[in-house]
Amino acid sequence: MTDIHNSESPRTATGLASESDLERLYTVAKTIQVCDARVQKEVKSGILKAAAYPVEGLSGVCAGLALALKSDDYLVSTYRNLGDVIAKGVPLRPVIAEIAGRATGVAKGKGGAMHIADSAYGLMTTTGIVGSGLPIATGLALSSLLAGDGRITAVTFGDGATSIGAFHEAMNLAAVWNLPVLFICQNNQWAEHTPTQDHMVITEIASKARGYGMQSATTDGFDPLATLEVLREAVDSIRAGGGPFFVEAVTYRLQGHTATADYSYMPKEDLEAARKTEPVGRLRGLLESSAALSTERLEEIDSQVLADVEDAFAFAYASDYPDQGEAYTDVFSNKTMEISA
Ligand SMILES: Cc1ncc(C[n+]2csc(CCOP(=O)(O)OP(=O)(O)O)c2C)c(N)n1
Ligand SMILES: [Mg+2]
Repeated sequence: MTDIHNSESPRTATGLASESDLERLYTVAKTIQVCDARVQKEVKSGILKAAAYPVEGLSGVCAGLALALKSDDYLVSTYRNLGDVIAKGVPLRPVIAEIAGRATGVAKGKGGAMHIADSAYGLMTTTGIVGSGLPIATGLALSSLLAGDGRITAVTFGDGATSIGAFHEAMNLAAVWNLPVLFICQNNQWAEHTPTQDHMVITEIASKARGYGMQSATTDGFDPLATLEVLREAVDSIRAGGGPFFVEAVTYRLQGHTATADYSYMPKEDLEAARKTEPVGRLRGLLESSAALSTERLEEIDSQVLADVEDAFAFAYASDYPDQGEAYTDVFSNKTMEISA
């Protein structure tokens, strides 16, 4: 595997971010970690019947994105979406309710874990079709360019998605039309059972962007501060009219493709090495050792996060499932489908 996590990043100086940034970065990353762990635990035990893909290891990339984007910027995500959803500021209660298929969910319980979206927070769609988010993001960015609204559109996708046709079509068009898109490859080094080297001969995925004349950067996605800095530079460049920007965040998938999938094919030594550099623990260690945030403050944040996650699950499980009649509403954007007997 790519050993980007084994060398200490030169960009970890906490002086690069303000105290409130650091607090927010940690809070978002911790929330993603705790929420994901609870979702996966309940999926494994059968309490939660949902296709909710684990995001362990992505919390640093997602937290960086939370700080780099403005609240009205757009985001398009994938089935592995919980970190992105939390990063975009969608409240936990309707998110967990959606994963649990309850009527109080963001899509009234009709979308489920793979289709969480809430346009009020700029979370435009999440999709289970690998690579399909990129053309959607490119279209959203075109609409912003035509409207002159100053928004940028970010889109997240995996390493596997970069070997799909739609990826290349969207990247090319975004570059040709100089669209305000931030392409973020969450490179966890696996596409289901396939390691990256089995579906591409290059080792630096960001080099694909250069083939389209697009600016790009690679960051250690297990280093939240370094990733925040890279994402902010990319966003600044896009807002200044520099056109699309591609960021490859190198992470590692810390478990199987799904919560319940066998992952005995993943080399144990790679997994063990990657787990030692997991982003939340790494950020916490850095904040404590540099005295950027006190241990007491970090513990307060941890307690609040636990309480918020507990509250969201209690809210979800106390909510009703949608009525059967709801199956025929919200099918089209501005119409109610009428079914005749
Ligand atoms: C077009 C398409 N082909 C295949 C699949 C089945 N599939 C689901 S996830 C996945 C792996 C994608 O890997 P990657 O893009 O690296 O994302 P990751 O799951 O690692 O986050 C595949 C092949 C799919 N959902 N869509
Ligand atoms: Mg992957």
